[in-house]
Amino acid sequence: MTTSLTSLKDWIDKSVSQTLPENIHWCDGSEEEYNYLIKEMNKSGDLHELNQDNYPDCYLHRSDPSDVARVEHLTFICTKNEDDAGPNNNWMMPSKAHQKIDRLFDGAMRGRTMYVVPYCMGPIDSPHARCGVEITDSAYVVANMKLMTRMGSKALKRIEKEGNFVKGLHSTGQLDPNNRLIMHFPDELMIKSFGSGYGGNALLGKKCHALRIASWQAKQEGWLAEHMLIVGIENPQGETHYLACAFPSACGKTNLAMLIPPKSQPGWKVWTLGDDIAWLHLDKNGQMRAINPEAGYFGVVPGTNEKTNKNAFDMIKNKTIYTNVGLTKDNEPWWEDKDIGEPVTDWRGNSFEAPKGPAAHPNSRFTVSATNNPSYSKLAEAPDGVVISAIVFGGRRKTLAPLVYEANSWEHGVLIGAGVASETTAAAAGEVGVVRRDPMAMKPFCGYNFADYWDHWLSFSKKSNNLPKIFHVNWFRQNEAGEFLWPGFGENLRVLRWIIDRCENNVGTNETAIGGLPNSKDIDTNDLDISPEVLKELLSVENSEWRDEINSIGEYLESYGDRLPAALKKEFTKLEMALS
Ligand code: SAT
Ligand code: MN
Repeated sequence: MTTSLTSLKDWIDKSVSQTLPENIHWCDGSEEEYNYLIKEMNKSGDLHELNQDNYPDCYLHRSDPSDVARVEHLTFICTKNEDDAGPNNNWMMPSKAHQKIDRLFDGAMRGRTMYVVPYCMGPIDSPHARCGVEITDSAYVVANMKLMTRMGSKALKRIEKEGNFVKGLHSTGQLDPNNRLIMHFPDELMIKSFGSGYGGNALLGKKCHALRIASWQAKQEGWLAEHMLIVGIENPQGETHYLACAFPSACGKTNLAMLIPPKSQPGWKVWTLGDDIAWLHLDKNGQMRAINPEAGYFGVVPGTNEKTNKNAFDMIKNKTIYTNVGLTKDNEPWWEDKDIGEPVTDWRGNSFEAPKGPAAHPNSRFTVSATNNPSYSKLAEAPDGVVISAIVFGGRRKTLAPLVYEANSWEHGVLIGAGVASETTAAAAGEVGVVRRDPMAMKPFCGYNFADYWDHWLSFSKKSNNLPKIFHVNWFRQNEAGEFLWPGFGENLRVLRWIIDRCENNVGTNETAIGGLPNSKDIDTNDLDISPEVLKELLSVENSEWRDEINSIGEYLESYGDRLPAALKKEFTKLEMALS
């Protein structure tokens, strides 16, 4: 196979002469191809076949133990001007970055197969979808891309017709942490990733393309590329509202996107559009619409069980690639809080008899096609996407942030998004549980200066008076004994219902200095074991604590200097005054 598109052909030729692969495999995205790759990986030991009676077409991949999460400190945005990357990114001059990483690619695919992977982010016939080609020497990456994106011949056809695409060059190299780099060249629509085979570092369609490069393209073209799930909430009358919700990695986006309504909420249904990324654009009526650029899920495994997320639990029982989970004696995958079976082997492949840490890595993942999801919405394939009623920001906060509150305006909502903070998780290398600023849950993923990004967000209120309402939620508030105050999971529907009630103007708010909170009576607690005092605590705002918080937000915003948009400063001053 080859291509009629000269720019693609030239780039492949150049990459071949640089990396010197033994073979070239153009991926067509067929089932036969997928099955062939799986078979080869079973032979090579890249995959371990799981119990096929209970887990048909399921396999386990074990990463190199040094390569189990995104590496933010090795991820760079390479723009000509350092300020365009901003204080939120590691920056390197493009010429220097190319030089540094090209040295690693020289001869890197000797004796290996180079896979050419054309993919489309978004429904193949959507005007809002964007395409890319990933060159990789990892069959594991190809199999994941097959499950996660629209990959193969159809994507190639679209690329040949459009003539433009994002170029992604990837090699696992020797998986040496000292020779690991993830580099983005927004001006060239190019990504180069070396030395990691893991998730967001290696599946270049995901964070590298659909967030870092796409956020920069979206800024030029007037749309938004966001780290958001998209979920449809259908009421008993059959009307559906769509919400786009931004939470940092490993804060429950997949669970919320696949929520199962509890028995106390009869007639409500939940539809999944996406669990990680949303591309948002305004339609001609000024309504904000969302598509999910992905076609599958790369979700956190530990904690998934019949109670927390039955949809996901069932979804990953067939045609799933597991990465870094443990094994039972029956050769079934095992993870913490699976609630069934016992591990005999940990994620490194060691015996679990004298356990050193958990059996599954805390950032172990499943890769599965969205079509496996029982709650997958047909509208996930709609070329124009769905109309978004509300945007919801959130983070993992033990204290301070109430269960839910609403912004007074779009601009106030942008400030709330910019002020998001969350405890770090195992999704990225580094310390876990430290509160850090994670604006719009995009800290690791915004491909340009946050100050310009907030300015871009703010610009939408000039383009439309029909924008979604903005909210902030926190499912993770704890009492002094360290227990969660809110039950979470399916019960979060009660909070989403309040958000929808607000969108429909069915209920009022309790106005506080930070925004509109629910009146207790408007949160349905029927059948819930929660005392009025706890609900009150969940719905309280402690002005003195918030004064400390806004000092910290203020310091953070100041680090963006003169580039910080005046409208954001104005919102900040309003908040400061409301709290004084
Ligand atoms: O490794 S990924 O970036 O794909 C997962 C995540 O951190 O959200
Ligand atoms: Mn994510």
